[in-house]
Amino acid sequence: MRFDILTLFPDIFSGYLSQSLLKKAQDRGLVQVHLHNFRHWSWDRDRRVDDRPYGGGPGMVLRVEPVVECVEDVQAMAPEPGHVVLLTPQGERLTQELVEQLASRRRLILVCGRYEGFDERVRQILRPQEISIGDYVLNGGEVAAMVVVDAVIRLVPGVLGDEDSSSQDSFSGPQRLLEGPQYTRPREYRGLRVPEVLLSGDHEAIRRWREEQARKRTEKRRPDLLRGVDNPREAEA
Ligand code: 6GU
Repeated sequence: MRFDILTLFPDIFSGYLSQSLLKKAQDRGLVQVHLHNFRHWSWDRDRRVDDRPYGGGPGMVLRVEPVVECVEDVQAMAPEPGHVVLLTPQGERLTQELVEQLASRRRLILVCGRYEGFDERVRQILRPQEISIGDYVLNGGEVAAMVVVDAVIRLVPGVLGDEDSSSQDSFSGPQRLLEGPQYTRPREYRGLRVPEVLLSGDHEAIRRWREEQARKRTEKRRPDLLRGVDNPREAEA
């Protein structure tokens, strides 16, 4: 799977990209990540990528030309067309279901915003999918793009060893429950014992216990998930 990330701050990604799981996935040729600084697609003398908003108001707006032309040139860098994603707080909220849809693509082009946002014509021309990682405001789309890459590569076949298969994760599986409690050695610590069933060797009993624990934990912490509603505020209303 190939990611192209368009950003004014490519250095933000270097530590993350060289880190273990993603590093291994890249070394093994399962994932490719290419960074592009769209400042290089700015024509003007001082390479400005932002400007003051028409109509006045605070902040700066990302200009249409460098963003659109960078996406067009980056599209031409690989044969398969990339699915264009704009990271913005105005986007559709990222869920595991959306992560699964993104992971089914062979190539994603992630466009990171900064400042007060993009010139609206970026949307009109590129028709991107717009994604937000939650209802709070970040200084830019870079951290959100890393969240997308991190969540998506877990689902790329071969990236995780099968001993830590993503099908066991919270939000995965048909029911999309939270994961229940886990234990490892020692059997007892400060008087707290590992539940007997986990030591029983009875795989069917263990499976049932885990399912029940997952359901209880989800009921207590995220009842909205059980109602099949992924917006907690909608669920309360
Ligand atoms: Cl994708 N960008 C920004 N700037 N803020 C956000 C976000 C994205 N998702 C949640 N908040």
